[in-house]
Amino acid sequence: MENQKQMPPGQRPIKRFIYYAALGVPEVNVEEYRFKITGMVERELSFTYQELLNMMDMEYKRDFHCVTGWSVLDVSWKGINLKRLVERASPKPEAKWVIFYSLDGYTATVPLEDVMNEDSILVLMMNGRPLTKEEGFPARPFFPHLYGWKSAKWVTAMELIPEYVDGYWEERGYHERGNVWDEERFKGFWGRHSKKRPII
Ligand SMILES: Nc1nc2c(c(=O)[nH]1)N[C@H]1C(S)=C(S)[C@@H](COP(=O)(O)O)O[C@H]1N2
Ligand SMILES: [Mo]
Repeated sequence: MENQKQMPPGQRPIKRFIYYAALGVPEVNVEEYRFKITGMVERELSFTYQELLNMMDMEYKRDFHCVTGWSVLDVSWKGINLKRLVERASPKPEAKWVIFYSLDGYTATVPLEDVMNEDSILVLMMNGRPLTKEEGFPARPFFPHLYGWKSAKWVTAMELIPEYVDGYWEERGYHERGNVWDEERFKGFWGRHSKKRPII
């Protein structure tokens, strides 16, 4: 039993990641690449890839959970602690949500509270080497307690905003927050533990 860890409800472990690119794998020019923090902050920030590499301050092993039911266990992640990164920009008190934007046009929305979780990371390296093209090089955020669709590959910006807006999968019915332990897969009635059941 000692090798068995607790799995989130409805998930099963698989050996390798299944790569997704709903909008295709974009071309990345690492010289032109910037990662920006914008929106409701006192200081908007912009970083080159080299600057991001120099700021790496965090490495851990965590499981990855896709909402379709597969999980990859004990992945090694390395990058920048998102809480410390966002604090450099000084979020305004009105900021409540974050939209992540990717090079391919993909977006994902995450509550600022979850971005500021101690375990949230802007990933530059996986399993001891830089992200590959399929894995989202140069960077992707990762939230161990949220489903994988919140981990926007090829990420170029995060914008702090006051009100919730849909990202790519949220617009297609997936949950605003997406907590794996609460099984927040879908919005509204279909969210298993949703408190927002329609009155009919
Ligand atoms: N830009 C972009 N990011 C994305 C996706 C995508 O299609 N495009 N798919 C998401 C989903 S649903 C999951 S489960 C993970 C999968 O990560 P992987 O492709 O590295 O396995 O990436 C997420 N980030
Ligand atoms: Mo996913």
